[in-house]
Amino acid sequence: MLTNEQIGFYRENGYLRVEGAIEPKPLAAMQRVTADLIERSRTITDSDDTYDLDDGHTPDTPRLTRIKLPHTRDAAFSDVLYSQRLASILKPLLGPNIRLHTSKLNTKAPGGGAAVEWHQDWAFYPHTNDDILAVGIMLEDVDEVNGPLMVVPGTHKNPVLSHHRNGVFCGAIDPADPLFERDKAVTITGKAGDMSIHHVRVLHGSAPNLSDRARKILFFELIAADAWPLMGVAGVYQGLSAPEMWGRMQGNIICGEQPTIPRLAAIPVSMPLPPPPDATSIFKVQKSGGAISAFA
Ligand SMILES: O=C(O)CCC(=O)C(=O)O
Repeated sequence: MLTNEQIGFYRENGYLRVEGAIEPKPLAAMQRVTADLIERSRTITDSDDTYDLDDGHTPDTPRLTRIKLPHTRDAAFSDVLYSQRLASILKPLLGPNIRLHTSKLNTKAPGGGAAVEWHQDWAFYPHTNDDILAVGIMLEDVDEVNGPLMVVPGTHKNPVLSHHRNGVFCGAIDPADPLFERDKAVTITGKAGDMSIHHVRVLHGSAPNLSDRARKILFFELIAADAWPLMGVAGVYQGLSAPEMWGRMQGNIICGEQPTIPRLAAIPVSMPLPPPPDATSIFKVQKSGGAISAFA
């Protein structure tokens, strides 16, 4: 489904926007389920296994930063994850064997929904190679004011910047890092059903939602299956025995199979250690790790 030009653009820039990636029917199903999940969050008073609450969340005004693991909550999401259509977009970028790392639905609430500080996903979950990306499915229109994803093109080929502060992993770069060229950042806007793709090493972040509309993007983090995890601060495999880990890896294959031989690449790696006090989501990592905000 991708043209050679799109594939070349992704390889060069470390990101891509795919218009109309999701068809109207599955899009409408995901929108309905998302509205329902947000509705059900009204009675929740603390972040839990399903919801990450934003400041100011009340029964009258639900404000979420995230719905966790949406593909495990409703078939509307898993149907898209396991679709031929998604696989045909990903295979030219990741090869025939593809594994899901994790999924998340970032739901920036209207009127200030939390920023995501600048970071490289690679700093959170280094693997034996970096054929790893995140797709971001826009469930509503995303424009300049409702907190769009921003990326710095080409940084997937650059060094991995420090994501530590005061000796602790804080999940964000220092905005004053001389290697951070913020003036080169581009914004990925689009219509509901469009999709962004960003490489695991590309620098990205997003500003608070300053509009009166929610910004809802469903992220699937996807991995060439011969990339084996070295570490993960949020612990997709944390605490699992070897058989459990193998079972989860196989269970997360979305196409092809899970090889037992990792492919090793000579690429920069830094471990997300020591961990911050709360590593339950990127929002908590950045807040509890004391990340300096680029958006304050
Ligand atoms: O929701 C966003 O704007 C960015 C999310 C992101 O980069 C992440 O969760 O790693």
